[in-house]
Formats: sequence, structure tokens, C-alpha cells
Amino acid sequence: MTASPNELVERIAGFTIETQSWGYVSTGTRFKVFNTPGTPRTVHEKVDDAALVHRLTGVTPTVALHIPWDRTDYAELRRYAEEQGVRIGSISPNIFQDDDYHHGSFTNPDPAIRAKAVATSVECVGIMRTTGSKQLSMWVADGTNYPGQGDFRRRRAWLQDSLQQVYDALDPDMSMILEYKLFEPAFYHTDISDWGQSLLLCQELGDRANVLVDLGHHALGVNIEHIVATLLGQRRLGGFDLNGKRYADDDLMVGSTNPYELFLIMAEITHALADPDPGIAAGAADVLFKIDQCAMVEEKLPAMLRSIEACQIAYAKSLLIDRDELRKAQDTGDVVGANTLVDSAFQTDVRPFLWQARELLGGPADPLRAYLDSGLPERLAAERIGAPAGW
Ligand code: LRH
Ligand code: MN
Ligand code: MN
Repeated sequence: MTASPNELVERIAGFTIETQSWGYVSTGTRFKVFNTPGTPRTVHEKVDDAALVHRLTGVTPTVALHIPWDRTDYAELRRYAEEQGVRIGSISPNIFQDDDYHHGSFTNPDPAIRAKAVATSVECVGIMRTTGSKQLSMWVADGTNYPGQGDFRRRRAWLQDSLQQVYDALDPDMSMILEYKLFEPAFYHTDISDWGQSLLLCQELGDRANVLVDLGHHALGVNIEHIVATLLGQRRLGGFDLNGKRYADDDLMVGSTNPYELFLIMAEITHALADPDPGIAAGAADVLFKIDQCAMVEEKLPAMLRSIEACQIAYAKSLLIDRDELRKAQDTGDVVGANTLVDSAFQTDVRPFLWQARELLGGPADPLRAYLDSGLPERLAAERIGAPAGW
């Protein structure tokens, strides 16, 4: 049995995605950051863009902030966002772009610098209170470039202790999502390099610490859907940073070259949502889907709309896997049959269901076309003159 057409449309309409403030500004490579016309200059303009994307798609009700990139009067920003029709989503402390972090943040040998990184993160918990945010999205960039540069176990102890101080500052209805990354900015070792490192830390921190899977943060060829299934089984999957990866942490549009992988990841989510164990299903229902893409040469708003659609397509296709038949094929050793069932869901064109879901939500059937034809790209380009907000 697969989802009925009506159910499919309703499920697509109910599948929400968080966009991020830094996805609307000009970013790039270490070689050059190109600006594009109409780029937001302030955090309010980033929120304007997030609200526009929500009006166009109906499925992006929250916008993530990164602090201090988005430093402002937070109570006022919350009001402003809500007036525009969106809420503030997860908050990410930036503990990697200050000169003090030359030799690390939470794992810095200097206790004063570790304390500073903790204070910045705890400040973000205060910002969560003010903005109504419930998730603290932590990424720790620390690592080393050379053997001998650091003592792994000593750093691990500092990391756990610092994270614990931040975790303990959270209110009971708040959680921490802890990201891992294989490499960059450090290249020899990274203190939280993979899901196992993150999971161990989360297990020590407490029940409200969960792993964040950034799709761009794995070695090539890693089976991300297996990681996702493992974390779902442990009830420790906190969320995703969604982007497209070709080589490394490319932050390209979601599913732009690997839609099959995205579909298989979504299939683990929708499979867990239907799990007979209510704990597994509830854990899957709490997973945050956050975009974490950066525009290098592409237009930001169109890129965001493309990524959202890619997520919706993958999600919808995953609901078309005939789970009963798949179980039978698995249990009878029908390898090709099992794979054919998964593949046939992936091959289905689900776009007509997306159009209906958008109709149900009261928005345009084709958000990207609606945006391009609205006159807004030209208006924003004419209005937003002056220094764009960068990182
Ligand atoms: C690190 C990362 C992390 C940061 C974001 C800007 O590569 O994925 O999530 O907060 O990029
Ligand atoms: Mn990320
Ligand atoms: Mn990243």
C-alpha cells in the first residue's frame, strides 16, 4: 500500500522546511564572492526574503538566524518577522570567525577563550527566549591541521565540558542540535568529525541533545540514509542542514546532482513516521528540515525555491514506496524485486501532486515562475542599492 492521492497532497502540504538567513546573502568561495542584484542588506531584508519564500511556497514558516551575522534588536525582529508571516527558527552561534578562535573555541587550551565561546552560545539561548526559538543549532569548527598539534582526549574533555555548560543553560522546552563535519576549516582532524562523535556527545549531554546531519559534511560515497536510519532508531536525529554536495561542503542547491540520495534519506524519515513504535514515529516527527545552502554564482531566491521543491519532490516520492510489498520482497530474499519497488517510487512524476498541495495552501502552482513574473526581482534590484549584508 502506498499513500492515496489525497493523502499525498495533504502530506506534501504539511511538510515544512526552515530557510536560513545566510542563504539569502552573497557568499562564495575563498577566491571571490560575487554579488547579485537585489541581495538583502540587513537582517530585516533577509527576513523579508524568507517571508516572500513562505508566501510563495506555503511551507517555510520559520527562518534560522546566525549570531553575530544577524545581530539586532531581537524582540523587534521577532515582531517584524511575525508581521511578515514568519517566525524565527533555530539559532546558530558563530564561534569560528573571531580572532580569539585562532586555535579553537570550545577546545582552545586557553580557558578564557573556551569561556568566551560558551558565553556567546549562552547568549544565543537568551536570543532564543526573546525570539521564541526552540532549537540551538551548534556547529563547532575546531580541529587541527597537523599531528601533534593537539591532544585529542584533552580536547574532547574541554569540548564536552563546554557543550554541557551551554546545554544546561537551555530551558526545558528547548533543545540542542549538534552538527558534525568531516573536515574544513581543519584538515588533519576535526573534533566533531562524524555522526558517531556527535551522538556520543549528545548521549552524555542529555535527552534534549540530538544529532544534526548536514548533507555536505560526509566523505564521498558515505551512505547518509543509513546514518539517518541509525539515528532515528536511537531517537537522536535532531535535524538536517539541507544542501547539495558534489565534492565537499559545496552548499549547492538541494538535490541538484543527487536527487536519488535525497529521496532515500526522505524514505527513511517517512518510513520512521509510520513506525509502529510511537517513540520512533514521534522522534521522526520532530526532525527539523533546515536549508543550509549558500549561493556562489546563482540567484538566491530562485535557488531557495528550487531547493524547497527538490525536498518536496523527494518527500512525496518516498511516500510512494509500497512498504507492504517491500517487506515481502525483503523477507523472501527478492533482491531485485525490492530494489524495483524503491526505484519505481523514485521514477514517478509527483509534480502534479505538488501543484495540488500548493493550491490547497493558497499559493501559486509554480512558485519560481510566479516570482520571476511578479516584477519583484527587478523591484528588489532597484531598491536594494548599497552594501549587501555578507557573512
Ligand atoms: C559549516 C556549516 C554550519 C554553519 C554553516 C554556515 O560548514 O554547515 O552549519 O553554521 O555552515
Ligand atoms: Mn551546516
Ligand atoms: Mn557546512
